[in-house]
Amino acid sequence: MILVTSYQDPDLDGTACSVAEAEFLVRQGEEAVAGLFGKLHREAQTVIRTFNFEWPLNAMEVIDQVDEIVLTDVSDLRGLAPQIDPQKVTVVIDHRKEYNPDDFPNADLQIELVGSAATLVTEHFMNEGIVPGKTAAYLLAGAIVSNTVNFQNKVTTSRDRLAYEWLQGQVEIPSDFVQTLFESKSTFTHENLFDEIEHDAAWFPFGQEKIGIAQLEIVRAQEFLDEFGSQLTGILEKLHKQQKVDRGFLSIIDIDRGVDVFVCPDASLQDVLTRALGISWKGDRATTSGIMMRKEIVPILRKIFD
Ligand SMILES: [Mn+2]
Repeated sequence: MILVTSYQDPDLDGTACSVAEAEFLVRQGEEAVAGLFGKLHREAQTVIRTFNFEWPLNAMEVIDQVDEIVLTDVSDLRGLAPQIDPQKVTVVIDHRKEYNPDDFPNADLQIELVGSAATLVTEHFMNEGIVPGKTAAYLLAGAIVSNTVNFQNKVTTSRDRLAYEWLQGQVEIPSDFVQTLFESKSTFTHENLFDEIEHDAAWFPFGQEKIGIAQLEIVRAQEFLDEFGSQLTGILEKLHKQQKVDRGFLSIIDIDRGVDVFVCPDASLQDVLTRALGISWKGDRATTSGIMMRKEIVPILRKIFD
């Protein structure tokens, strides 16, 4: 049996790709199942709840019966569930620049720099002329809109637009679909703030150092900063201690204004970010001139550190 999965605690892209690629394989006569490790990102949870879809299988229930693994929206070992045997990985479908081809010695890699891994999976259906079921189609459409920040960010390609349009032509997608998606990521409480930031936090090795980059993609970012701004430094400190990260920052993607607001308490890292992106700081905050996703920021930072 083939398990189609993603990294632990997958976001909407990883969830969508796993569910849809498993369906694609089954429709082609393979014995495949989508199974996910950990807790789904709340955006993925919201789409599933809003449209009353079936919850994807917990991968732990099937991992013992799996001969082959297809990885989606991930191409390195970091973040994978420890139960995944890299030797069993036969296919890797991802859209990130940073990966190590040696991590999965038996895998065919499809790594293409489009906005969303869901675009690559959608293209599998398009190329074979197979119409995905409603669940897969909605998840794929949601993932494309989410990853490209509604086709606004720089990683967006014409392939993402084409894939989304194709899905729209196959299944009826409600008119408030996009708004529902972004609203679902933008509601915080004082109780869940740390967990939500932690959930979207990643770190990257730069030489001997580990730099943390937490990311939120939200509407009404100014309201968020007014309500929670004073807590963010403390949250970052706690997070960095927990992740054994040397220093880091939070990038708040402001979907309404089409910019990022960085929160960075560390002055030396502020300097690095200024050199990398030409931004200027007011206290521990700076605003970019357009939306920059974490996966775009990392390679630029790398040039400064190297
Ligand atoms: Mn992705």
